[in-house]
Amino acid sequence: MKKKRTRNKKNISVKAHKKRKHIIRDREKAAQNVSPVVEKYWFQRYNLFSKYDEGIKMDEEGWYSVTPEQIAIRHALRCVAATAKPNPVVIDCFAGVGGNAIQFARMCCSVVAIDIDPKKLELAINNAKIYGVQHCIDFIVGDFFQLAPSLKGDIVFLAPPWGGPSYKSIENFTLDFLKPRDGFTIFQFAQTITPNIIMFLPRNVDLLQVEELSWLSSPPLEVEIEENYLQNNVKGVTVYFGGAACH
Ligand code: MGP
Ligand code: SAH
Repeated sequence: MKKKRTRNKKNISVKAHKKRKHIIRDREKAAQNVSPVVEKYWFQRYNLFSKYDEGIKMDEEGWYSVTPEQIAIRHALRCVAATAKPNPVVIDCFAGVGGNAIQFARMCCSVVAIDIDPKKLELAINNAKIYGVQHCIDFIVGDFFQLAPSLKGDIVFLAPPWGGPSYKSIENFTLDFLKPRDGFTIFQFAQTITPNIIMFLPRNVDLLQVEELSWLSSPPLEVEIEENYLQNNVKGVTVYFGGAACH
């Protein structure tokens, strides 16, 4: 009889603990205006920014678009490896809330971070300060396609909008689905700056079409494709062109 009561007490306390955890989580979510679209990404917040609790700020598009930190670190390491320079200039043409730009800067790159949305760059500046790298990044509010002719850099990094979280419902994601212009156009603008280009694309992207991008140059650019995993889930595909590809 005594034993039974102890077990019941334990069950009650486990249930109460779980309930308390839910209440705290719900309060945290409400305090940070976590909408139903954002919720799934909010649960992954420490994968997106390990310093999330130090004051990282996001908006809805930022939540579903930011490159997870470990993948952004991988991109930055590859930029450094691709150039023999100690401080290569990386142009992050669609910088968002700064997921990639911050990791480029942490790896000693000089970064030009462009975004058409001034609110995004305000958030990116806040986030870069948290990582202590805001002084290594030039933030430019503007349209990449208008700015491209005046840009100079060693590597161009392209993580354009994929059309929101519904990109997954497309079976074969052709480059026409990229925003705000199709992938061929985006790539051609990047090529006017340098042939060393890195693109972060959806996992369902049409890989044959991606290879065709390298044929826009004569002779064709080197191309290397990698899948990016996080905790055994594929999150996206990175394509390295020209000097950014492994030779
Ligand atoms: P996801 O596929 O929407 O989430 O985004 P998840 O958790 O992998 O989905 P699941 O339900 O299939 O498990 C995965 C990652 O893709 C995000 O963390 C972003 O890094 C990237 N990503 C997603 N979107 C919609 C965009 C986008 O529009 N632009 C860019 N540049 N990256 C995106
Ligand atoms: N890699 C980023 C996420 C990029 S999301 C990160 O890790 O945080 C894509 C971004 O492209 C969005 O913030 C959007 O505002 C921006 N964008 C859309 N059209 C643009 C344009 N024409 N020029 C520059 N930025 C643009």
